[in-house]
Amino acid sequence: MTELKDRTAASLAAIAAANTLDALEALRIDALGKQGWISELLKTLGRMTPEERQTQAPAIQAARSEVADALADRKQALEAADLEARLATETLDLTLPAPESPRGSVHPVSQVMDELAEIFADLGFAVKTGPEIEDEWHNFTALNMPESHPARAMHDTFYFPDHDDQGRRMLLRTHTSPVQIRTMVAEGAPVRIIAPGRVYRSDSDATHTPMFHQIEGLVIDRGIHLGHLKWTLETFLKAFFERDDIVLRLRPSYFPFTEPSVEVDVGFALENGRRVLGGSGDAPGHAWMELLGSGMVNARVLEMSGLDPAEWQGFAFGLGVDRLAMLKYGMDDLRAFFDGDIRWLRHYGFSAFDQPTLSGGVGVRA
Ligand code: 2NL
Repeated sequence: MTELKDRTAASLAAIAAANTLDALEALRIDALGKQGWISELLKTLGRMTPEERQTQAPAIQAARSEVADALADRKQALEAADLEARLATETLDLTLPAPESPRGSVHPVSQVMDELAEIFADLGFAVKTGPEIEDEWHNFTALNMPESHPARAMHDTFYFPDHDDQGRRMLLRTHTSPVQIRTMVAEGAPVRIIAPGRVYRSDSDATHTPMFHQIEGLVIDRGIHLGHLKWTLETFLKAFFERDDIVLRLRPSYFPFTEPSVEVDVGFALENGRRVLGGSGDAPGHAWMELLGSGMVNARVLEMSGLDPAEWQGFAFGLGVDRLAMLKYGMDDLRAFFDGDIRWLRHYGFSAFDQPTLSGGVGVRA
């Protein structure tokens, strides 16, 4: 019994004197660890007679809790002292700049698509999308492009080896017009939509990439005429280039899906080697640049989409989004758009917070 009292007193004294958490842990193992002296004493209880156990157990249990309590108290005291010491010595400079987290940017093509959607939404157009893998009927036949049309040749169009379940050849769409065909077939008239998206042609040089972006517009209603087409394009281009002096020149042209067809030029001047739109192309120092194609929807296209051309008329237009971005934001090589060079994107990319709005100006200034 006195031996137990002595060992307990010795343990308690050592615990009170422990100056580090490591030393304290060593003392805990020495007393209460698997082979600690108190643990060994507790094991002896199991080998005693019930009478012996009754007389010895209380003292051993008491010693165990006394040592355990002392360990816990000392641990708390040492941890508190540790924290005090750290608070006294460590400093945190709250004036240092926070580490910068990497920020993404919006690709110029996405930015221009957003700007176009904003402008045309204001004119009452809905945005429509459709599949990039199309069948021949929606991409060519319904657009009045006969079997013999050169654009249908393998040379210009990416065909898939498989046909659909109606035996139509499948292909990567060469324009977004099939989206408009699908809209007329599914919803009928009137129609007022834009269809932006990726299109594919077997073409590759400094000014052509096999994938590029197009936006087409389609308006179908009663009594639609070329005047509506001209006003819409003029209003759109003035809003997009944020200039009131944009001048359009309409030239007769030919597309199988429009009749009459109209090529639209805009006047521009060269300023420091850059094309800046504005003014008549016939003014001194100015010239005309072809910007987009358009026309009145061919009656055969209306018929194939299930609309009666005697009741419904419409206009359509199409233009390249990539070229539009180059013109507005001053990039000179189309291929850089799709190289995936992060440095190019950092230079030309836009902040996700530059949301185009008509009131705030639809464009972004450098
Ligand atoms: C261009 C300009 C154009 C259209 C696209 C169109 C769509 C339907 C019906 C009639 Cl569903 N037209 N789109 C019209 C004129 C021009 O794109 O330079 N294309 C080769």
